[in-house]
Amino acid sequence: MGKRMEDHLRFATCYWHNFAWPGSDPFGGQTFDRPWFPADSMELAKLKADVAFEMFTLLKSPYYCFHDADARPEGANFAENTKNLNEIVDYFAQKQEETGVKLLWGTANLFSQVKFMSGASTNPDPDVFAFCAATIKTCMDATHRLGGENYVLWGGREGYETLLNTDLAKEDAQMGRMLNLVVEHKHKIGFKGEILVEPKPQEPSKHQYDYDTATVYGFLKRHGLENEVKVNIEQGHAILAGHSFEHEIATATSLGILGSIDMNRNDYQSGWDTDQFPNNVPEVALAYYHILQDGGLKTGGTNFDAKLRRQSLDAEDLLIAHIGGMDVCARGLKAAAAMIEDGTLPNFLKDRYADWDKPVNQSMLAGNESLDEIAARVEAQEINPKPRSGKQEYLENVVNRFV
Ligand code: GLO
Ligand code: NI
Ligand code: NI
Ligand code: NI
Repeated sequence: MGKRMEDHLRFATCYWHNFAWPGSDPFGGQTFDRPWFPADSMELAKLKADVAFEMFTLLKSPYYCFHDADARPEGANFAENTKNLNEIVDYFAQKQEETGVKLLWGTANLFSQVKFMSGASTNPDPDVFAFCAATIKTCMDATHRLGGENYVLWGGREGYETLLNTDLAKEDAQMGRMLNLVVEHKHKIGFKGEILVEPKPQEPSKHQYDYDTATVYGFLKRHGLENEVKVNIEQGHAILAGHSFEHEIATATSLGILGSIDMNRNDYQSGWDTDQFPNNVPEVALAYYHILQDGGLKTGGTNFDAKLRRQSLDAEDLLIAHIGGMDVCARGLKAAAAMIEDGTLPNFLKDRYADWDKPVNQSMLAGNESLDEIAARVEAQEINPKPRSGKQEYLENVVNRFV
């Protein structure tokens, strides 16, 4: 693989599930007595940052990720939010300096506040669009100031509850305009990182516009952004979309838009995003296999967008959960590297694709024939398809030889 293992993993610890989530779900409140939140004063927000950076250091996590609202006290208005964000960002900068922990990506929480209940950039109220734009600007500036390597947009409320009061074309145009503004701002401030959209099919919206990688790619093409924006793929979101983690990653690499991954685990029974820590080595191995084939993660990393079970009452579990998750990723990555080093898989591609190594003009078809011409050659039996062996059973189990 050339590089060291950790250079491929680029682990990040997320701020929100560890330091801003009290163990609540739609049917019950806090289960976990963590003394450092809520951070409703600047003093507590800084205390929370102390604990967070101590945890990143204990875990030897080279990166972290955060939303504005996880980190700063909520202000009474936009100006107060910005002031609070800038103050905590100064503190983060100092903490990064002291610990060497870096920012993988920053993002804006555009889903918790009541004002976003009917969407953020897709909200029918132009004032909400403007509030959303202004908030993204401050979060991009904060990410840039902290040397963040990417900026993420997850459109949790960018979707609909019912189509009967929804204008799909209008909402698509609004979302496209917002993403264009983001890209314009990126270039204006000289942010060198990647802008990443995180697809998810539903929750909290009944239907989310950034459904999956292919849908996001169509959206980027429509708005002329396919060379400017990439994706952040989350395992749990892939499962909710009816795909696998591997499918979403391979789709992104085939389109040239894989940016980063949110590592977690939904198992195949889950109807919502359960954000478990990864525990399935073959699944993770297949994910890294496609990542390594793509040349590895560049600005992206492996962000644990994962939380403790509600029943976990012990703060020590935060460490144990991450260590277990890191082990699963390391084993998955090793298996993926072994699959590549073994070298037999490319032969299966060659077996499956006729004229795999030949340029188009030497194969049966030159690539510019009409349907009439092709049909004539097939009719003359000059072209005659023969069944080819695909060795599916071997391939479907191949990962198990390496984990
Ligand atoms: C929710 C998402 C969310 C995003 C975060 C960053 O399901 O996974 O946690 O990753 O808002 O954009
Ligand atoms: Ni996520
Ligand atoms: Ni998620
Ligand atoms: Ni999450």
